[in-house]
Amino acid sequence: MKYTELNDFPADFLWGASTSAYQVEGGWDADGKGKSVIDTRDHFPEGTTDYTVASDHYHHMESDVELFAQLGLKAYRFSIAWTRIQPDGTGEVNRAGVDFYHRLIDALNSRGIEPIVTMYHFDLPAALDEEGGWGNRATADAFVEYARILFREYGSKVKYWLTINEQNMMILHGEAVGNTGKSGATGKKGLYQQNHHMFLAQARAMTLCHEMLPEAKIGPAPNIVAIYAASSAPEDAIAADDWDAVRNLLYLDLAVRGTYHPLAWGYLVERNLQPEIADGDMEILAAGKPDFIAMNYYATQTVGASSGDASDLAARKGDQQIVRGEIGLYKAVKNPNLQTNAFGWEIDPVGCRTTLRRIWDRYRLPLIITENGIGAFEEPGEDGLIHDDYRIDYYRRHIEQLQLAITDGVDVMGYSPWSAIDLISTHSGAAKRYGFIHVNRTDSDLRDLKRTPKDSFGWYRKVIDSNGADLS
Ligand code: BGP
Repeated sequence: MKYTELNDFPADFLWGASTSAYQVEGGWDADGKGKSVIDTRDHFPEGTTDYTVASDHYHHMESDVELFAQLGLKAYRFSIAWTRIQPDGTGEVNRAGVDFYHRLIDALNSRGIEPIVTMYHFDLPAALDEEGGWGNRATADAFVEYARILFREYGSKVKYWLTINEQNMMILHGEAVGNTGKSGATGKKGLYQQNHHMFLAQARAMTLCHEMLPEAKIGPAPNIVAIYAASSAPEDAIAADDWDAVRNLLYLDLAVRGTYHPLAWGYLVERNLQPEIADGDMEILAAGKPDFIAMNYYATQTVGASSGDASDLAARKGDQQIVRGEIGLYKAVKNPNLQTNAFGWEIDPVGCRTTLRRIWDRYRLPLIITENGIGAFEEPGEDGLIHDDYRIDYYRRHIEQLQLAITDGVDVMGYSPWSAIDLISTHSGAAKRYGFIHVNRTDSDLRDLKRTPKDSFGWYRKVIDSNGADLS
């Protein structure tokens, strides 16, 4: 629908920016931190750095937060490294690690920046991984114990909590996000058992949060994108619905309704991938209720009917955004209406509106975008600055669509793009940059790690100052 007038962004809209611990912090073994699966990972794409230093935010925290304040952020979404809090993932608490996040949260609050805390962003403690990781039900118990520590320590200072970042990508693209494969069987059946245990952990953490912190709000943070049918052929519509169920709705229905989405469950049974569900599990899942849905949105996906043979599979590697197809389920199709970024990810601002509308329509819970952004190769020009007009253009077009979604009646409570500052990409090392702030390092050379605002920094500041009214 086209409107003659658009609704304003709500006065308390959370204009944010995001990072995750392992991608930004460095200090991988500082002050008693234990190893996570990211630290024990031994496969990195050729030529890319590991995460030992990252952007060294651990040692630049105060000045980074000062820059975030200059950026005008109303919110900052970051993750807590479980292994700083509990080096072995269970038992002993590491006071120095706990204190680091106290200092970070205090620094944010003192500048009026709302902390949005992701409890777990891909970096499972290696000690738990050794014991079978998410394949082991005990990891769900460990997560709840860890959640209790976080709520006790930070509950009086943090209102917004995110449980697990992109659980759907950990299941669908575990390789890409650093799973070591030690967490139980790597076969799909094992992965769906891990998935089930993560849902139990999440539901129990949500219930615990509401018990311990009645004022706090908690929600899941999957990667959600609208799925388009490749054509008006009815069979393509079926394939789009099927993939939507397996990629998106499986994760949202369990988080919100505590039930397995019927199409997704049918898919699991048909392929003999269904997890074992113990007595009482469905009650635990039903009891855990989110207050909002956080979602990471990068681009829609387009799919067609399966041919039922290997021709369903595209000759490319899949990742969070690039679909390959799955024999008997759907065929991945390139959307001829969309351009791609330098890394082959499609760019679809209108799809952001579509995604928000669909999720609001289905769940009627407030929504917040906790990731959205454009990865790019960037080197400072002769003036020493990054002129990232493509990033400004990307954000402008997405924020326009957010406002349209709000005018459509969707309750969007915030927008927290990826990323606040340059950090190490999940796939492509230091060369794939997302930040409003440039960090002077490369994959092979740590240089001086100096921070320099990019052009998008001043632009986003203006957007925030005008509460989304000035996108020029
Ligand atoms: C999401 C992850 C982030 C981040 C982002 C960009 O899936 O939650 O951690 O990495 O994708 O992905 P990449 O770094 O692979 O470009």
